[in-house]
Amino acid sequence: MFERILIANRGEIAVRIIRACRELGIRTVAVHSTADEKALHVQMADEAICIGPPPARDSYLKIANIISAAEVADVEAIHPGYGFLAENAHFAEVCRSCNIAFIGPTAENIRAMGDKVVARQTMKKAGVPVTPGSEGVVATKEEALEVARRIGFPVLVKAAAGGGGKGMRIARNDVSLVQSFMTASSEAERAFGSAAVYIEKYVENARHIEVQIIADHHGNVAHLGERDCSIQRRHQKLIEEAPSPGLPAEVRRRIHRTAVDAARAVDYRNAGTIEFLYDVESHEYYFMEMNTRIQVEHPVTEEITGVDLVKEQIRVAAGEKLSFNPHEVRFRGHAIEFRVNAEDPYRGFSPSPGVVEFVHFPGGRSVRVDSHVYSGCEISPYYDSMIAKIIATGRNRAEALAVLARALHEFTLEGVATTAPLGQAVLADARFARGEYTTTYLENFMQETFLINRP
Ligand code: MV4
Repeated sequence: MFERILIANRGEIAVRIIRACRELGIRTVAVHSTADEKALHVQMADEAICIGPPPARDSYLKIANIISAAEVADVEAIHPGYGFLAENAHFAEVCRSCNIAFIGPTAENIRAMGDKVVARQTMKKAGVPVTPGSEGVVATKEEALEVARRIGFPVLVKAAAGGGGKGMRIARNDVSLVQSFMTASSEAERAFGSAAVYIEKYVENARHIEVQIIADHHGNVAHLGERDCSIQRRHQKLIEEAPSPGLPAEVRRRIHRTAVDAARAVDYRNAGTIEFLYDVESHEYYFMEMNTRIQVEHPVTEEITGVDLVKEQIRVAAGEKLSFNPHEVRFRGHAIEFRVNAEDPYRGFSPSPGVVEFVHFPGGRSVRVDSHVYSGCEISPYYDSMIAKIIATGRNRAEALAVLARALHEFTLEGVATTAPLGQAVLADARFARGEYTTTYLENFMQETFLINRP
């Protein structure tokens, strides 16, 4: 096992990784920008190294600075967390060439799944269902129209180098398709440096269901069940839960099997998530993309399986076998996570950086809080606005929802606006309580209920 690990991240995920390391008896090295000198991850780690000024491109994204810190601190491994360099194949390669273990998949895994067109083709070849769509990149508007005629409207234009819905456009007719094709390409060019786009049939009334995978270097691939991440706004998730409500048992078994097959098809290593779109009318599911990192919402999976995903990631990267038998994973009860962002949901989710004058996190039975925020800390405008994840568990969904509602009621934060009121409103909604929601639920709920009933 490693003796010393560097955490190339900040915020709650850096704290989460440091906690796992301490339980494993591994010494931790934090890195931080000058804006994060007083950050919790810096205080919690055994050592901390400043790697640059506040903008992420000059600090948390600066590979040379992070590798220098790793060399100076003499670590054996780097955990990238999520975001920043987590899905940067070049960074994984640099780590390998410096003899530092990258706690994540191989550079080849990251590269293969990073190009969404290649990922789609790879999965299709492996027998994984994908949405009807273009064979590969669509180069011209004429070709886009041809694909749409073949598969039928509505269609989605997606960026090949994208992911997470960035640079995605819906088109319902020829005119809007030409428009979408142009805007999606130029957006993709600006955001990812590649204008390449592809086309998929737009599946309406779908749920975003993702399956957690972890694979070691000894041929073991385990799935840890699915999460439902359909409650999102502009591709920012608000609530995630496990298991997915209302998924027929037979579909659930198949989607888990498919995810394991998909991971095996690409010789996947370490933790990863396969995203599917589940059509609630036809009960068909389709591969969307694979995320080659630990995800924000991993705690709901941990809560229903008892597996510590970050510890497993570290064990796998150190060459150990999974600590459990993939065939003996038991799923127990229900877990639901609410993301608290320092954003004002009444003002278009505008970021609300500033000083947290006071914070009190909920506690008690069945509540877990993953956060880096403390009374008096500063929420920096430079980074992600997520300030806490509140995770509730129960023997069933109704219990977990009641615990989460109680936890959000207890949660107190003064100084900056947060998304907590929106969470309370969703939990009070009868349709959400019935588990009858799809990917369009949150935007509709905002317009039809939340914003017109504002206090
Ligand atoms: C889709 C889709 C419907 N049909 N693809 C969003 C995140 C990224 N991984 C892909 N996403 C979607 N892809 C097809 N062919 C629906 C989503 C989607 C979504 C779309 C509109 C509004 C909210 C959404 C939430 C989750 C997923």
